[in-house]
Amino acid sequence: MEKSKLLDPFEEARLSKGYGKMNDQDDPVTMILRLKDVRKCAHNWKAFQSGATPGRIVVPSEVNIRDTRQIPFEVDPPLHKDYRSLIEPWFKRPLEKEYKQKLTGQIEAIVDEVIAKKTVEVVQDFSLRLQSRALTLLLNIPFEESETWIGWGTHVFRSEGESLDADKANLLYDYIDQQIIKAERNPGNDLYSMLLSSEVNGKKLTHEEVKGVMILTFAGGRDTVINAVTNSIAYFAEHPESLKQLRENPDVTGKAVEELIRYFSPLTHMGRVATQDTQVCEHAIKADSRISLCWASANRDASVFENPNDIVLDRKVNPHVSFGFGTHNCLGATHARQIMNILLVTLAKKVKSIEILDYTENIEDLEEFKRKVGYDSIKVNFNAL
Ligand code: HEM
Ligand code: EMZ
Repeated sequence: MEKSKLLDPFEEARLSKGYGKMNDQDDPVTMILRLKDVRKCAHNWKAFQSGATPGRIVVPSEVNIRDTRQIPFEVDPPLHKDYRSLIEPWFKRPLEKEYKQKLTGQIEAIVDEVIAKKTVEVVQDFSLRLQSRALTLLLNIPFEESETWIGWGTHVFRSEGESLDADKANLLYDYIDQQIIKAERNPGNDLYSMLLSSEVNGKKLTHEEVKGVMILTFAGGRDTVINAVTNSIAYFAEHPESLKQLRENPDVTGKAVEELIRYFSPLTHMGRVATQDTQVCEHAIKADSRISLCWASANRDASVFENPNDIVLDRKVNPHVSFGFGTHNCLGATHARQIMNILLVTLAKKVKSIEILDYTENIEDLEEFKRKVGYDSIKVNFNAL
């Protein structure tokens, strides 16, 4: 089998029942598996809330490692919109010409670096560094700050062998506290300062609210982007003809980005808490119990996607939900899409072929389901064009 494949572990349960079950720290989750149901539940924020105890909608639950509410992720309408409309314009900055130019400079530089080095461990030497450097643009802070973040590893709440790592999380919280205090004393043009000077419903954002936005910005866009980038490298290693296709027909790039993100589904699922007794797929859901919206399963739903398990680079109809759906759809999607777009253009321009030498897969354990989300490490050779 191709090493770059990400198999769909949900198919049978999706077809037969439409849901799956997993336990998580004695707070079970009913996973919603069909695209139509995922969309319906995501839309129905009154029955399936995000604003539960902070950390509870994440699987694995983070209630034991944080108290800070992530904003706007763990807030429901109507307040959600007040926060979201404040933050949204900032997260659209990746569309600006200057932002795109700087990001292109960063990505070309790191691709040149790995070509010169030739043999590279992609997760640490490429994806983590690319993600951290690019984040300095989103926060609008000096490039050098990325060195600190690179030292944190691929996930800010998890570490190798530990699905929840309180010590690591505390490092992030302390760091963000310090950065907020610094921005209070010495405001600049960065995201911290923008948030500190903003009001929601006539009130200045508090330290805790700013912290809630920043934790989400660091956590939400980290392993997701790293997996998208790493999986892309593995895919192109086994599909040099796709690199050629992008080189000869750059118009396909936008579609290719969407297709890779559909196929990789870097965020497997996200939870909600039921506010009332209800039903999904004729299955009873009790008030105060959890469901999850399984984006990764929905993206392989054969009733919506033709040949869902193939990467069709120029797929025409692609209503994937990798970035979520409805109210909480991903604010970082503009940034993530720009990264992927520029990465594909740069690889097509500079790389002739990639060989996979050695790898360890990253398998997410969802009890009944085991899902490959990417790699813990993958060593490759880059060959210049
Ligand atoms: C929300 C996926 C990158 C920030 C979401 C949601 C998904 C998602 C599925 C919806 C969660 C829900 O409905 O509960 C992804 C994927 C990414 C990515 C697949 C990369 C390929 C990023 C980046 C950032 C980011 C780079 C910022 C640095 C956010 C925020 C929200 C969010 C702030 C919450 C929006 C809201 O509640 O209104 N993301 N994300 N994401 N994401 Fe991303
Ligand atoms: C949370 C989540 C956000 C969570 C949209 O997703 O990403 C996860 O990686 C984090 O662990 O805390 O930020």
